[in-house]
Amino acid sequence: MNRPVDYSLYLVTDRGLAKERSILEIVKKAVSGGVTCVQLREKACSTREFIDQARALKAWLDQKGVPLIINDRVDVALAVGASGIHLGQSDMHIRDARCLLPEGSLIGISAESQEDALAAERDGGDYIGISPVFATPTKTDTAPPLGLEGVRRMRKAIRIPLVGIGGIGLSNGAGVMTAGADGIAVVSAIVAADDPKKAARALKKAIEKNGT
Ligand code: TZP
Ligand code: MG
Repeated sequence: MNRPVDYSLYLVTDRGLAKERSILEIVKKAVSGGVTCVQLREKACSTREFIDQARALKAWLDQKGVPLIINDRVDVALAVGASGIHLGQSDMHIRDARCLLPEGSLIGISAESQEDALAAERDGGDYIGISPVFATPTKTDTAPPLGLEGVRRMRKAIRIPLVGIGGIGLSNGAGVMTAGADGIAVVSAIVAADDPKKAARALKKAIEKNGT
């Protein structure tokens, strides 16, 4: 049996918010501040650059025992031996990704509705990223925010781990956990922070206070 994954403080990268710093540098700081899981999300770089970046992150994250999840690209996950993949509703289907990836790979699915979350659970997803919990300028092509009530509703319907994403930061992260999420996924709250280590540490403390 694989060790259960700690999704509690889940970092999703975004080059556009990194302010001249490298993703590797931000990830290193964030993990030393308490990030438990990292998703490399690259929307605009070449495949080769994506793989180089993923490989560098993996080499460092492996030493820390922190899983690396690749957004969208099953080929990139395979090339670097990542811990898993995160797929949206129009990306590769879970079934197909399972066929391609090694046994034990994590598959996370984005869901904006309870219907999509139930389908992801039924199809064998390992966790679900429910979004957007709150409105966010980081991603605007989203459904209306779920709010905390939406997180509670999802929790009642879904048994696999739920990670809330969208507009989550220091002021509202603990509430998302109290509403039933197993973790909070953040982009700007850490990637755009002047001090990503301090930002991660503060978020960690806020959600731990919550008893999780
Ligand atoms: N998926 C749903 S909302 C979102 C993604 C990638 C962006 C979340 O960004 P932030 O800055 O944490 O609100
Ligand atoms: Mg996607």
